[in-house]
Amino acid sequence: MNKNKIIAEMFEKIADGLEFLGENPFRVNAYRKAARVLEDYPDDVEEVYKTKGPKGLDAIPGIGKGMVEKIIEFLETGKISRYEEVMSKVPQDLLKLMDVQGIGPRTLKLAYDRLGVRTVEDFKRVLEDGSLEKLPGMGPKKIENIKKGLELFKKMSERIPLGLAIPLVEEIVERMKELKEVKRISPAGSFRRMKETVGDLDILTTGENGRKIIDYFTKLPGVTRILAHGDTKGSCIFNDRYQVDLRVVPEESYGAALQYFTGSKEHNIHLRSIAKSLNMKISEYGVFRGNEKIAGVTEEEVYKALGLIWIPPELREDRGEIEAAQRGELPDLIELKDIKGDLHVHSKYSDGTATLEEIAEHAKNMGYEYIAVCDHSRSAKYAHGLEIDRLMEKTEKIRKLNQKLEGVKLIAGTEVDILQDGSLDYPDEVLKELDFVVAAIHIWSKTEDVTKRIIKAMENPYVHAIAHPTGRIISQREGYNVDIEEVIRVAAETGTLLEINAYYDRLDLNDVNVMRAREKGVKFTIGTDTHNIGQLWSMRLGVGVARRGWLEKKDVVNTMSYTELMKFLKELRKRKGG
Ligand code: DGT
Ligand code: CA
Ligand code: CA
Repeated sequence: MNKNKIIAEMFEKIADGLEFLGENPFRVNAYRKAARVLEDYPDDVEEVYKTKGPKGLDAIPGIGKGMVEKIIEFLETGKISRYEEVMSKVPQDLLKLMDVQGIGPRTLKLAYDRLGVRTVEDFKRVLEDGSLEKLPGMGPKKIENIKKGLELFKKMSERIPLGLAIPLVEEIVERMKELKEVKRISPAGSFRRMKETVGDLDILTTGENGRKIIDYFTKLPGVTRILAHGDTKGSCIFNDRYQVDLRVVPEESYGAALQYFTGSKEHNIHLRSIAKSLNMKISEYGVFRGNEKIAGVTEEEVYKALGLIWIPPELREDRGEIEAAQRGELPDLIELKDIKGDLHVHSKYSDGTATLEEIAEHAKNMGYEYIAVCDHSRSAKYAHGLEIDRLMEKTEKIRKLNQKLEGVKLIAGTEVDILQDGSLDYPDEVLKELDFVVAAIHIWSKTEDVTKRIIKAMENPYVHAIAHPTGRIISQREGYNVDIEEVIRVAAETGTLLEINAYYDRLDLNDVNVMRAREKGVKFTIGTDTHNIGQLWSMRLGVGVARRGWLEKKDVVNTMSYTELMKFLKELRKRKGG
């Protein structure tokens, strides 16, 4: 982090603290203003101070004499005494609540003085037990607002599943493009890296008139709160939940900024050390040798300057991608357009909403060659699992339908339950009749180790794949107690495919497990687990996980054509002894 940001954050905190202590608003604002100026200031103040001395800092518009002294103090000593003084007078934990809508410094101070509130927990207690409401200036309406604010605050501090962020970010990008001042625009941060959950959303633009671009951004539909509004950076909360940061960067450093703000932090730190070893410097403004800028317009040239080939954003986690790029050996990552069909879709026969005909129709709309209809098996009563006769009736119907369909096929499948003892919910004679069998655990107890159940299922010759192998649900449950290493080992040994379930809150296997399984030679299937046709689009989330797991086209079976896939599935059974 460059020193501007560290100092800006300290100034912000001093302002919060002074406000809490009831200091003169002028002083509070001086710190806030200085923080904002520093945040937006393009040059590293440390460099400015080194090259031009105090005069250089004096010349920064919006930074007064008092602030310059504090900046110098920090640059010289690593400390700001005023900061330490203020911080010693205010309860740190409580200050976090300054960001909550409906809670101001005055409320906090009141609770602090009159009710002995020192922590966030204390605050919640006096809110709930009614003692806060009795204080002067409070009242039911204010209390109501504070409660609402706290709820929003809690929701906002949770990470957001990528699948929920995609529609929002795409809409923002589309709308921003309508403004003629906006030249280039791209999402950055964890969103661009396709991380399964995102904290805040980062968007980068170039264009004339940063002020106008930011103004337009803060007025977009869906903005429920503006957190920052400057000449080069705006930050807003959309729909009471999603924080979006928009930055306007100079055209000539677009590549460097995109690289920097895409991260990850770990990846950037590693790049910085490479730059250092080459006697260069890398920042969000470019790659520099001394004062000479040698790259920055495009990401490609930034990487090239460091002796690397361009690294796809999904790999940028410092998990070996930089070393691979140095050797020129990055994987040729799978792309969404390589996917020829979806291998996990539910129909009306079990708990889906679409008929077979509708599924076929949508397969065409998606540009697919096939969709595997994998409804639940008979024990999955909660999901209207199919009894054997219904399954046979459905399979028959698929075969007939396929003769009529043009350009697309349905694949007769099932998502068969792995029962308590590891046996399957249909006998082998039934499974044998189906073209694609994914097996999955849906009922388990918390204390149970399900590894053996899954392994037994993988040993069945008619089972092609294991669906959602860990059972986790993002930000809801951890998943089964399972030894995933062991599952991966047996998958490799038996040739059983592991599913990347693309449903937005599953994404199971996750990126790290995909990477491990790939190293062991496992092949994968990507399925959306669609229950409602509108979810077919989430294939791109599954492809995101696959890319983050370093997968290539050849690692994923639903990149095969229909004919190739059917052949592969038959041969897999043979290999497994079926
Ligand atoms: P998130 O928002 O928690 O899902 O994760 P990111 O990766 O989007 O992180 P965020 O929004 O804090 O920052 C966006 C990018 O900016 C981050 O991926 C890398 C870059 N960045 C932020 N802070 C630092 C830093 O202290 N050092 C370095 N080298 N890069 C940073
Ligand atoms: Ca972010
Ligand atoms: Ca951010």
